[in-house]
Amino acid sequence: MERYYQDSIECASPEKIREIQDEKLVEQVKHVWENVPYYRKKMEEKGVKPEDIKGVEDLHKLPFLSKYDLRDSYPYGLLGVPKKDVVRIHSTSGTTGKRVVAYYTKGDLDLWAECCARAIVAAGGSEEDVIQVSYGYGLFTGGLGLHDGAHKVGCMTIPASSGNTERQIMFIRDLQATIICCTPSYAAYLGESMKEMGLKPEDIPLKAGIFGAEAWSEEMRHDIEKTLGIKAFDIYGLTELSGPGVAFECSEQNGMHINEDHFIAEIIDPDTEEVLPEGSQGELVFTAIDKKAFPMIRYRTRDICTLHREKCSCGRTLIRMEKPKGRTDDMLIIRGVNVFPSQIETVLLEHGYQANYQIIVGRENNTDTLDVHVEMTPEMFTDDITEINKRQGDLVKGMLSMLGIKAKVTLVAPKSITRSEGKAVRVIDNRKI
Ligand code: DLL
Repeated sequence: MERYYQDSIECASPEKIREIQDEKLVEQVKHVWENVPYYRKKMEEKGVKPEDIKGVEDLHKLPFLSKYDLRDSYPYGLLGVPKKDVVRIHSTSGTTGKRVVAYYTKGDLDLWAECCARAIVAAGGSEEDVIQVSYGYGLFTGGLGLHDGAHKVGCMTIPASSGNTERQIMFIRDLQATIICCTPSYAAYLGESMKEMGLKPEDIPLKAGIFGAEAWSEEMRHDIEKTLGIKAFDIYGLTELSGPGVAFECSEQNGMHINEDHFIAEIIDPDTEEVLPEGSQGELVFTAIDKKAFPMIRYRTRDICTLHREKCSCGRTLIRMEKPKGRTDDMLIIRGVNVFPSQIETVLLEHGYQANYQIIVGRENNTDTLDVHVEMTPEMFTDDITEINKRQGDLVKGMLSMLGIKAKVTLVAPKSITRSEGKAVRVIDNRKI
């Protein structure tokens, strides 16, 4: 039977959720107008005043915030409370420019923990469970986010953090961990390492995994579920909005429920910024309606996604987001064609490979080149050149029909592509150099 952390919200009528959102949004806009001069200026430039916002129907009048605003206002320009009320910060890795630093009051941490607690209970967690948190602890939000959520649920929490794979497996076995939280690529690596150690799924007590922080396909879910002998749940979030737990999957595994009493979601056309009707694919935009220290209004996530309002058979009424298809800034334009790494991954998994690959983009004689290095699994490893050529040819064909362009595929030996303990690095774009 489905269990909920907070059924009064998770299963509330859409009217009740709307009432909560209306009330909190009006409050939040006032809060920002009074305390965040950077956003107030943006509102003034657009000619909007707090009294123009009477509820969610007026959300479209408000200006967007983007990563550029975060960079412009770094470090304290978007802070919504006096510094003395901030009790923690988190930060992104900053690989694509300046780091994003997000701030939290005690209340903000509490509502974030509540979001993660809902995700853990939806994955079958209760105080009977031992939960191993193998997301990185520290500036990354994964570790501490799930950790605080696990405390709320009352699980025995193992703050393993990422890395040291043998020790991870030892803890899972010795302490009888039933739930593991980490990136899907690390979960796949744990499965691979278990196999190498001669362990079968039935040798470990895990029953569920809560995986997110990067895009992963349905095929990868099936692989992880099989190798670890668990049910794998997706979880979504971003540092700007608190961290993991903005949305979470239930036992239906059919989209992630957005915690709508804290976040209002919209889908926009990334080029025109026009709000699109429900069911359309576009860029996901979130308004955090009760987070006070770092109050994001209409924040453009750059994640490409679709929303669905139909009732879910788990009983939750919270709107669902599909697995993000990728990010607008992940999209590679190769010889004029839009290519997402997730499409390449789908082809590989359909052909029996695992998600151990690297995409290398370059330019020769003014033409883009697309090279995909793919690891053979230990079972399919061979040095028979004819066989390797045939398999490479099959992948080239598969990619041509998925992407519409020809890639060069090279099969490489098992374990020759570096594993990641956090988010996997899939693309090397040498055109930028
Ligand atoms: O990745 C927060 C998180 C930690 C989520 C642990 C889930 C689990 P950032 O480092 O700020 O925060 O990266 C946010 O990661 O905009 C998406 O592009 C991507 N992302 C996060 N979760 C998912 C997911 C954390 N379930 C960015 N599926 C987001 C696909 C995801 N992409």
